[in-house]
Parts: sequence; structure tokens; C-alpha cells
Amino acid sequence: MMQISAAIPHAARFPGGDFLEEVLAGLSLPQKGLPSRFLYDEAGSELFEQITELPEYYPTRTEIALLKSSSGGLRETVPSGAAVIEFGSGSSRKTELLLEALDRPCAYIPIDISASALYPAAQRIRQNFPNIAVHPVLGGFQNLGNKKLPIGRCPRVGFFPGSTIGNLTPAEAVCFLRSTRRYLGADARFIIGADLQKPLDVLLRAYNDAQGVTAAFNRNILARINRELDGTFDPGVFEHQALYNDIECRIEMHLRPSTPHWVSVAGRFFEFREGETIHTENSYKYTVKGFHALAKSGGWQAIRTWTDSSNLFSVHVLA
Ligand code: AVI
Repeated sequence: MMQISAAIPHAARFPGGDFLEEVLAGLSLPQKGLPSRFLYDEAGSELFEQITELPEYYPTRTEIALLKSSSGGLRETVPSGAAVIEFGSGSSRKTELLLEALDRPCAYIPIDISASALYPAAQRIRQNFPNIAVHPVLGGFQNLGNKKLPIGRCPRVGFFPGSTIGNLTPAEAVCFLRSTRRYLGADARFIIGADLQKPLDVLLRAYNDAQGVTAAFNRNILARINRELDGTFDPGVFEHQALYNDIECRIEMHLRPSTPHWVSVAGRFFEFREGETIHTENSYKYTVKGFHALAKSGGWQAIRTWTDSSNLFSVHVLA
């Protein structure tokens, strides 16, 4: 690491902490891989917003409909005057539905790694909900540590919509659930959206959209490495692949170069042999029963669950 650091641009050494180390480590693995959280720079977050509007991408609209239709139940299961803590809040699009459903929520704490998504969203919530204190927290939701929440003794409700939990391996998800249990404290509630197992054609269409937005989202990570870590990827050479791994019950996104070649990142060279891919994302799909078992392993108990009539998506209240 020492000998290459002189060649690395200043911005690359501080791109939110661990980008450089994780990319070099990930490209050195026998199955090359990059943590999916790095898909979300400004361009990636914008592309993800476009994905949520695609006709093939059912999770967002299905979850929004579920949050609307379950508003009475959400109000019943969350104490009055609660503080809402959202993990990986992004554009906070679904938050307004929750804040409207709850009885006199007192505060909103969005936590997100992308400043360009976090601060405008926090500002919008402040404007639309002038009685709610909004305290944005810039950072990853997986390293909550012992940060103290600025909300006194209000009841707490965590919010983790969008099936972002599916982007964690089950082991990571259990770890995350345990850490949120400590972070939110006793008597908290936790509202989580989880995508469900379903026929293969529906899943594959959702991650291989006709307009190629998901492909652009996937390839953007290479452009980000070029820009921030002095990389030499030609994103155009990399084909987007989304496949279903039915042993692990997950969609996997990969990037596969059409020809064998070499790239350099921050002065280090990496070879791509015939057929080699970079694994960029997992998106686990659960059954309701499976999700309840996962929640239990993480120290939570599901007290209410809603699914849509086509069984595409689920929203759970954990306690
Ligand atoms: C954010 N996350 C839940 C999305 C998903 O479906 O796993 C990310 C995504 N990747 C490709 N399309 C959407």
C-alpha cells in the first residue's frame, strides 16, 4: 500500500474511508467482487432512483402500495411520539408515508452514506413536516457503533424499507439486526421491507430491464473506480449479468468483460481471464417464514406482516 499511495489522487485516499482498500482487496479475490454499497455514488444513486421507476422493477411500487394500505396497522403497532430512524435512507421517498401513518412522530433521523441524497431529502422532510425534528447522519448504516441519538427518551422505530436487507448476506443481516437492536434499545419497533421469492421470469426481468438502466447502474461502479482511484476500466467492454442463484435464493449481479484483458487501479494491475466476472451485488429473496426466522436470529420478533395479493413483497413490524 505504501509504495502506491504517492500515485493516488487526494480524493481517492478519502472517498468515504475504505473504497481503495476494498476495491484492491475485492479485485484480488479468486472470484473478483466489489461491495455493493459502492454502487451508490452520486451517479449510482441517481441511476438507482431511475430503476425504482422502471415497469419491470416491482419492489418499489409494491412496497409503496403496502405502506399505504397498512397505515392503520403501522399506527397501531408503533407508540405515539416516536422517533423514526431510517437506515440507508437515500431519497427518503417512502418515509413520508410512514411519518403520515404514525401518531405524532417527534423526530426523524435519516442515516445514509451519500451526502448528495441525504441532505436534500432531510431538507424536504423538514419542509413537509415542520413539527418533526430532522437530524441527518452521514455514514454507513452497518457501522452504527455507540453513536448517541439526539432524541432523548422518545420511543424509537427503525425503518429499513426497499429490501436493502436483501443486499446483505444472511450472516451480515443477522449482525445488522443485532446491532440495530442495541442501537434502538429495548421496546423499539423496527419496520422492514423484504423482497419475496417468486417465479424466475419476474425476478430476471426486474434485474435485466429493457432500457438497460440496471446495466448502467452496474457499470457505473467501474467509472467510479476510474474517476476516484485512477482506474483504467473500459466500462463499455463489460457486460451486465444478472442471474438467479437458486441455492442461495439470491439475484447476483456481475460484470463480465467481453475479451480477456488487464486493468490497473491505483497503480496495481489486475488480469481478467476468459469468462471471469466481478460480482457486484447480491439481492436475497425471502419467504415470509424465512424472514421471520432471520429476524429471530437477529434478536427481533415479527409482530405484524403485510404482503401484496401477488406475493411479490413483504413489510414487517418487528419488536
Ligand atoms: C437497493 N436494493 C434493494 C436493490 C435490489 O433490488 O437489490 C438494488 C438494485 N440492484 C439492481 N436493481 C436494484
